[in-house]
Amino acid sequence: MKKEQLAVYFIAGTPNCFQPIEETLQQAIEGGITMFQFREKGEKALTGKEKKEKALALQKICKKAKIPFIINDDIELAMEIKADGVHIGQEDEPASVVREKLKGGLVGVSVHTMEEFNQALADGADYVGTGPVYPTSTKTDTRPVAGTALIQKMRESRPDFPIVGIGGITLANASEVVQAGADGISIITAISQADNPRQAASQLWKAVK
Ligand code: TZP
Ligand code: MG
Repeated sequence: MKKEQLAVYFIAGTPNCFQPIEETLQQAIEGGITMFQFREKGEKALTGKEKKEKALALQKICKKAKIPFIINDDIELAMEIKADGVHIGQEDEPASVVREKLKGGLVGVSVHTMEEFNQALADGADYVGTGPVYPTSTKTDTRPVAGTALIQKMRESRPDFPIVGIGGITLANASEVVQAGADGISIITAISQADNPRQAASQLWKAVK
């Protein structure tokens, strides 16, 4: 993958958005996001047919904008609709297995320690997401807040591997995540619940470029 695609990596599911998610995504794209992950989780999350239909609608928007469309966790759905990739956690199947299933799709892995980082690399991950860099209320079952030190360590150990930070990232701290060595920022609420998602995405893009 091109590391530039991680610059402003927007993640959302329907429960994260104040407006219809299609609208939020479209605005975020106009603001300059470089990649999108459909993460349909939590209270009132869509399932089954409704989830698949939403995924197809969002995939279409991403295709038109020529940005990668990634699905969180749901490997079956990603295969079924030929998403550009999946993002998996430590509780999911190893990246090596997912990579086989997806045949050419991107595989992103959430990592929280150097051991998990090295394992993801050995398993053939295309990029890693690491965090929470800062406190977040979006995901309640997170590991402890890591700050930017872990990103720095990963970058020192692998100067060229695609790394994106996640968790509590806003306009106020986005640039320090990239300064620590990340190729970009993964964001949920700072875009999905902004008064103006287009402007929020555009400001974040300027902060990390
Ligand atoms: N994984 C670690 S923190 C987090 C995820 C999915 C939530 C990030 O959301 P926000 O709103 O950008 O803090
Ligand atoms: Mg997961």
